[in-house]
Amino acid sequence: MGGLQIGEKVERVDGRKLRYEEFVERYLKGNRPVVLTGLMDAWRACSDWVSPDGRPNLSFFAHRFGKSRVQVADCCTRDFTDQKRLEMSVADFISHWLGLSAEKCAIDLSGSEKMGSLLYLKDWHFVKEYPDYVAYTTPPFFNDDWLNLYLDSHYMHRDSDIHHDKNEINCADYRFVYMGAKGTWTPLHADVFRSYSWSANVCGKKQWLFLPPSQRHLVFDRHLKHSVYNVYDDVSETQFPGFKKTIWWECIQEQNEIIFVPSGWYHQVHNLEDTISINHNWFNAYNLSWVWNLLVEDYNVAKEYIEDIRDICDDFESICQRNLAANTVSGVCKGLASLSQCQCFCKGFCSSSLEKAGSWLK
Ligand SMILES: O=C(O)CCC(=O)C(=O)O
Ligand SMILES: [Fe+2]
Repeated sequence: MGGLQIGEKVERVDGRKLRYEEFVERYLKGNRPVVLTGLMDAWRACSDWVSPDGRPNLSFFAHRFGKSRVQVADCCTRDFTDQKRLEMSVADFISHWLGLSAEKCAIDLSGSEKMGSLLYLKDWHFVKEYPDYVAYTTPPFFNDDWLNLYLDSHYMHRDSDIHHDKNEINCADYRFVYMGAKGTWTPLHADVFRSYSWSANVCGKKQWLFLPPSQRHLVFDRHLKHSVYNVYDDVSETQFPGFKKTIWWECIQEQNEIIFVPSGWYHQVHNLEDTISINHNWFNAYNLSWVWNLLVEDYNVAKEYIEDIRDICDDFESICQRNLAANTVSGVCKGLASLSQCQCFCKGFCSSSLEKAGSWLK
């Protein structure tokens, strides 16, 4: 596949034999990816969501959760830095998936190219929506999670301009289910807020390509504004002069394996089979500096952007905060449904963390 240089393979460790202290030392503090095995045996998701033949049990989803409204990415259509997103019911998503399989078989037999869209259900807040259906328990390695802890206990306003009790909703979280047919994929990115993520394959197989943060500059254009979208594209050397020098880490993640994604590592992910996965974004003391640095960087960009109108602004600082909220979160926002939710979340999160962290980082 392509002309990518693969330098290293991601380590694989039996999670049942790994002590928490070792995990912290080697992977959280070391900020290195790892695949953990043996941690999903008791998960309800691994029996309910998987058919006896090992493939996704789509009819179970359609019957049990068919009415849920979810975000779906059209993997064939780019929309700026991401794939085009649609909203639909789980039932409609599954009909599309089943239709696609039938169509693909017919097309494969005739030997012609596959047409149409390839849909990937992403960022489904499954735990939030079905708290009583305990699909899995978060492995202890990932439990020190300040992001979801914060969001579970905070409320925000639906409409940022109306501050009224009834206008409040519980914050969305960063706990997701992903489902997609073979061929669905996620473009190159680093995670929201430069958080860590972990991702568990309930069924199927994923290919992960990772780029260590020390090589991050190589996937950016000369103005350090845009990064490469798809590493398998014919990436323009004029636009991305460093790209040819990149050396990637690769991992094929099998069913029942959990991958730990460190902070600030760019990654691109391909479903090599029909796949269902569960993933969380999270941060804690070991990667808070990544989150903090990104916020400060983005704050400075937001400020710089409106510096020339500073004199005519009544409240320059609050406009900066609003722009920071809109830019840092909405562009990469996986957890929040609208810009006003993003702003409310970010106002709370940014100002409290900037204040608290600011005082001890000084
Ligand atoms: O599974 C995918 O398609 C993407 C997952 C991802 O980017 C992550 O867990 O950080
Ligand atoms: Fe990611």
